[in-house]
Amino acid sequence: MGILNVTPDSFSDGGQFAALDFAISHAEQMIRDGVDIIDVGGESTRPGAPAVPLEEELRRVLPVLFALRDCGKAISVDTYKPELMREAVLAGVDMINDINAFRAPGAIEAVRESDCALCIMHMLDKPATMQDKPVYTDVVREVTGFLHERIGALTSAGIDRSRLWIDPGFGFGKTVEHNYALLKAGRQMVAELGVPLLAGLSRKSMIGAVTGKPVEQRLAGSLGGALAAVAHGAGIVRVHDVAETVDALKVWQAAQ
Ligand code: 9MG
Repeated sequence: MGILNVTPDSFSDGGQFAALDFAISHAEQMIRDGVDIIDVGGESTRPGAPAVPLEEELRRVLPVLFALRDCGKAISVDTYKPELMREAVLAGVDMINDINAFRAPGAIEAVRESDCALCIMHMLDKPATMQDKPVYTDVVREVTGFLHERIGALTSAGIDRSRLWIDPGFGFGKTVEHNYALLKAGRQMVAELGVPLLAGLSRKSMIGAVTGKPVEQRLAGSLGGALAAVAHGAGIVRVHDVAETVDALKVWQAAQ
């Protein structure tokens, strides 16, 4: 899964059309690089990032979805807003990636009648404050329990389990130790919950904490993280550097 951010900090400031052009050429490059799924997001989820009003998120994301819908690759939308979920479903997207695990009022109803895949991610608190001293007694048990509850909420609303993906939410209200405990518990979570695993570690602080590298020098560390996630049971890895990750995974697979 390649990350396609459509946020003002992700393109040089040339207005709305330049932003769309930039997003499309980035997506085309990811396709040439071997991406399977393009995850389009209009709001930054970095710790402390401000929330984006619905109208602005729709204005950023919808033109990209319409431009990419015949690109031949699966399209995912990274949003927690039910209104955008509804529009994305109408645009025919293949996955809704919700960092809020479909907890917003109306989120489950927005996706229930569609057949797209749904990624349920764990996040402690909300992006603005989630990294303020996260505390767990047993992080693996608590995150697994949360995902179990959300799977229950979705399936009891009539959503088929086969549509679901789980994600422990690396960096979303977790210390470095919490993140690595969750990474190592991937197969256990898949076995317990019976739902496949999506992992997003690319360029995150858990990579920087181990390598000592700033965000712009985390490519090699992120490749190590992607392979580790697959080794621990991930079926999808969400990454910035598609070409390099595809090569690393090809070699990994050849060696299996
Ligand atoms: C949007 N977003 C940012 N980080 C993410 C992660 O780790 N997983 C998922 N599913 N989405 C993410």
